[in-house]
Amino acid sequence: MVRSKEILPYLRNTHDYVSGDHMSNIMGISRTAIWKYINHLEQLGYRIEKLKGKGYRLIASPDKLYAWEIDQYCKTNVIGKKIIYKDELDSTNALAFKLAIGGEAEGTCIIAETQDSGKGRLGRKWFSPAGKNLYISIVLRPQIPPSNVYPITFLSSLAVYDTIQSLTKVEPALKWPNDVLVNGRKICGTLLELSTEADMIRFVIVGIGLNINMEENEIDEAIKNKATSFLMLTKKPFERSMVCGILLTNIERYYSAFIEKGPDEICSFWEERAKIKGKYLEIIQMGETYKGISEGIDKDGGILLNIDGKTRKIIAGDVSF
Ligand code: BT5
Repeated sequence: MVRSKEILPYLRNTHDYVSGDHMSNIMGISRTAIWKYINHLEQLGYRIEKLKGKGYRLIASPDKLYAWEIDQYCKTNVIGKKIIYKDELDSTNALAFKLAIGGEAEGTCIIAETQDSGKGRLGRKWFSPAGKNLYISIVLRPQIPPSNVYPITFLSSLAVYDTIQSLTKVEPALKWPNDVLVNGRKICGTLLELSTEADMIRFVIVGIGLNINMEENEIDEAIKNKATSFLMLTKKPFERSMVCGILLTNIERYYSAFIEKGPDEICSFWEERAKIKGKYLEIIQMGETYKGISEGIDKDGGILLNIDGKTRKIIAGDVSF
């Protein structure tokens, strides 16, 4: 039934009825096949009006992250050209990692409507209510040394930043190393997982959790008052496939710049947007708290902290301003 999605453009291009005859002629298939595809689309959640003698009319599309829905908004050459969609997964990163070991190509995305073991960094959990947000993992195969890989987190956050700003008109904040916040609440997090070989990267999985239509009363108790979403910011729901398509387009733009020019530009751009230089920060790294004035970001993604006149680089941790 893969072809059922091929009749969608005919239905989408008009508000009028499209006859089964017309579609069967253009597609070179029988009217019975068209009828079967229409039924399949209905099973997928599309609302289609059928009128004898006139044909079919698309009334509404479901709010699902189907590949062909995202494709309408995705202006990319590599990222998102193949999307694997699942109703439910333990973690999109876990499946992406497994597929990448098996040779899955650069750019493939795994999307799930919900995750029952969504992963954050350092063994933390990502709260993933069904049908509300975006949980996506992208397979990348950059030909770079492992020491240059971390800025991929920054380019992911920058792409999210642009997506939020263009769609909601609010200005997000970037928090080292991987958070995107609005009004002090987290709206997105990125988790990088990589497989390396000698001095080269085999693949990187970029996992992004972006809150879109989650409502205040649906937020897990553990992150109440700490999380936000597009809907909570603007009081209106967003078409998730559109948000996803725009995000992937932004990611490919930054990723191409990263591959062509190396990590420096992405790091400086992130540093500028995060307004991090000269800020007093407290960073917790493996149970230890470091306090100092930020001197900016190193090109391996570490943060440079001036502690009592001495510069110290912190590689992994969590910032509290
Ligand atoms: C992250 O970790 O922010 C990375 C999150 C990545 C999630 C995506 S979803 C698709 C892909 N597949 C996966 O399995 N994972 C990735 P970290 O910086 O450790 O932040 C985790 C913390 O954020 C948690 O301990 C909570 O405090 C908070 N949190 C959890 N779920 C949240 C949500 N939906 N919105 C906002 N904050 C949340």
